[in-house]
Amino acid sequence: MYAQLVDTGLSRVQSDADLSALEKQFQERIDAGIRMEPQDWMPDAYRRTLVRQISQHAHSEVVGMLPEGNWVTRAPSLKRKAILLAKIQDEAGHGLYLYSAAETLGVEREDLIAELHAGRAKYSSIFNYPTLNWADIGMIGWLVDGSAIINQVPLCRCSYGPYARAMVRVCKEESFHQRQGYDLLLEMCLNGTPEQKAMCQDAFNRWWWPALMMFGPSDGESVHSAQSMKWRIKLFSNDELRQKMVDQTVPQAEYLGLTVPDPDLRWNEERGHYDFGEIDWDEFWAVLAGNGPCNKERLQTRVDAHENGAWVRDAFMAYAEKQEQRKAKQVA
Ligand code: BYC
Repeated sequence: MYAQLVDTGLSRVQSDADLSALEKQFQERIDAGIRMEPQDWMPDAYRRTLVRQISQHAHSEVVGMLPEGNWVTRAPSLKRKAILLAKIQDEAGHGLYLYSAAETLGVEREDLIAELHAGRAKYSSIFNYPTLNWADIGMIGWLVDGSAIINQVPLCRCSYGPYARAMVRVCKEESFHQRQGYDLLLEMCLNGTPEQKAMCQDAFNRWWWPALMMFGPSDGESVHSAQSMKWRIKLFSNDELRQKMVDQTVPQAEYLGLTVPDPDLRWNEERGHYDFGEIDWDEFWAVLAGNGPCNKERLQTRVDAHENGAWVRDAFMAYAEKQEQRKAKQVA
């Protein structure tokens, strides 16, 4: 089932001549801004694209708990520990909303998770980088959740109802996540010691470029964007959103007194945007191919967690079965 429903091949934009009558009606509804619901007719390729994107997104939320999870026991105060725990729990919740949204398209959550654990499903490249010091936790909130918000706010208006609705709550929570990251960095950069400020600059140097990579390959290399934009699954291109992230984040870095690690960064008066340097796309594709600094560790940790949690799932199932038997007896 999963293999049939996940689009792994290159997509191409369908011309009007390619479309059947049903597909034409579907496209007209999309163009009119009508949202699709699970019971509505939809082209197989639209369904497959959604399953691919939503399941990758769900996996990203779940794997995304790991880099921050490393710091729960090392948070510098009870307050920071409580905040970090709450944030990580939110990410688990996001994974659950998203797996549920994917299930409305006819796939099973177990199958999606099995694909992740087999190393066949993607999740966001950003979570294959290590968290080496406490400032990294601030960077994840500020840059990673910050990028996630820029990418996900438009998804609240995407054409598939369950995905769009899940995104509304996710975005509200991501907004709190970004603020906690920035607040942590404000404390370290403006009120901290010179060593703490240096720790923030070191973390910034390591997270800036991977955060820009989160938006995906440049528009010329993005295989899915054109069709996804026609279907209003994506409302903006990868490069448009990346530019928004740079424009929004540079003044925030200046306020913290941090230097953006990009010698080519400069304000372009004519464009009304920052120009920025070339992303190391070889690094991006290497991370996607499984060769980032932490890919193997992240996947192994997820597989171990799943296997070690088998008894919890078994216990829930046994309890549910008992309840069913009890109910059946009462009815009889
Ligand atoms: N990492 O044609 P393209 C979070 C893949 S969670 C890995 O542009 P598309 C958070 C792409 O899948 C953040 N893979 O694709 C959580 C495709 O491969 P396949 C996750 C990437 O789908 C916890 C190929 O490259 N957010 O923020 O049109 C704590 C070609 O790309 C990446 C979402 O998932 C990448 N960075 O656009 C804190 C948002 N980029 O599938 C924070 C929803 C590209 O053909 N997803 N690829 O094998 C999207 O908006 C889109 O799927 C993307 C990619 C913009 C990511």
